[in-house]
Amino acid sequence: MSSFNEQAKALLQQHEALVTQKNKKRTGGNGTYDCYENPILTADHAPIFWRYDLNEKTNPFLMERQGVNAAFNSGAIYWNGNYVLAVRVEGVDRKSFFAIAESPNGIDNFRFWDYPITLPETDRPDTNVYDMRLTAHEDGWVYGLFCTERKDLTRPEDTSAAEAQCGIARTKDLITWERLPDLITYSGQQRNVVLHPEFIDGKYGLYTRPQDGFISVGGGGGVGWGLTETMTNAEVKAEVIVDPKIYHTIKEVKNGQGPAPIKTAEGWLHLAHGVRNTAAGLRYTLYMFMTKLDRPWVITHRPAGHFIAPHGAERVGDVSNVAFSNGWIVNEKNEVFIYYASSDTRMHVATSTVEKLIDYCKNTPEDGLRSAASVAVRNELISANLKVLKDLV
Ligand code: M1P
Repeated sequence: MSSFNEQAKALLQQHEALVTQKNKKRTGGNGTYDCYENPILTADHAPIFWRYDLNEKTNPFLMERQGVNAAFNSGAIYWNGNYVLAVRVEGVDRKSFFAIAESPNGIDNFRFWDYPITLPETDRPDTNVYDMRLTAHEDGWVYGLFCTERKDLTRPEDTSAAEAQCGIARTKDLITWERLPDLITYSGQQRNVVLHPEFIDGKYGLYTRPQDGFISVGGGGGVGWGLTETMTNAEVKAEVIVDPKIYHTIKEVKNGQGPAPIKTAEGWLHLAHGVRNTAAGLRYTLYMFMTKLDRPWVITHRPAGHFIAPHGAERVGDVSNVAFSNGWIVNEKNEVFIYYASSDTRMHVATSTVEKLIDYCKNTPEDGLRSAASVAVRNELISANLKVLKDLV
């Protein structure tokens, strides 16, 4: 039987090997982005000293005292040349919290900072916080907008009844966070609220997702848009739906803005998630669209269908069949690092470029909303290809 110290050392070594594992591009990409063999973050990436009591006197059996269940839905920011994620870490107690993980290259070697984010509470404490979107706003602050979940006090008898709203915090160093009052809107609940990085006529622009219930968006839904005069008492008085949910599409049941959009010379690139129902439950995939530079709420290009769907082992997890993204990074070389979570369990990266994503948005046909329309547009591709195919072989 090895000593306590030997066992602890072995744990630390295994963890170090996991964190420093190199990631490789998966072969056989689709031309739009590359995927990678390993997840970039899992529950096992949480530091050993977050989970184990490493004192032999108080933990003679070297038990994991505070397990971590998952590391997923992460906000992202390019920070001093490094790739930084505000990860949703979920303990085995089902409570999520935010923790910063940093990598020098964006595709592997993500390492958590020593402490999770200490997020101040408001007068109405959050039961759970999750899915932070980071926005480096032109006002000089980095904002973190996230979902704050609390018990729905109007239904005390229902122990699942919850209320989702948009919590807001801001920071200059990603270490100390100032909590601001929650966003006020005139919709029942809110999730997937994202701050636009630039002022719009001197106001702050917010992508919203109004919903009637906690899970079901009901009569609400769609990606909404609204303005607030200030972030210190944020209030959206008028909310308009700019990207609605649509029957028989990948966003039939609900959808939501992913991270803050990326500014390009040709318009804003957006990443979002769409949800449809199936006999096996909800299926979440990612899709893209582009909006006007001067009016980021006006859509100019809507490629049909999903952009990223859960693939292979990504399809299984705590909430299976889910791809979800609330973070991406563009670096000085216009390379784009798309951070997505699979099945509410782990984090992955896909890489592309601004140029490729614009091409994808501009040249992927829109959804014709009928099988016949899909066949017609595919036939155009086939006949054009049949003319050039003979020169290729
Ligand atoms: O379980 C899938 C996702 O469900 C919610 O997203 P939405 O509000 O669009 O349904 C969120 O709880 C999200 O965290 C989760 O990944």
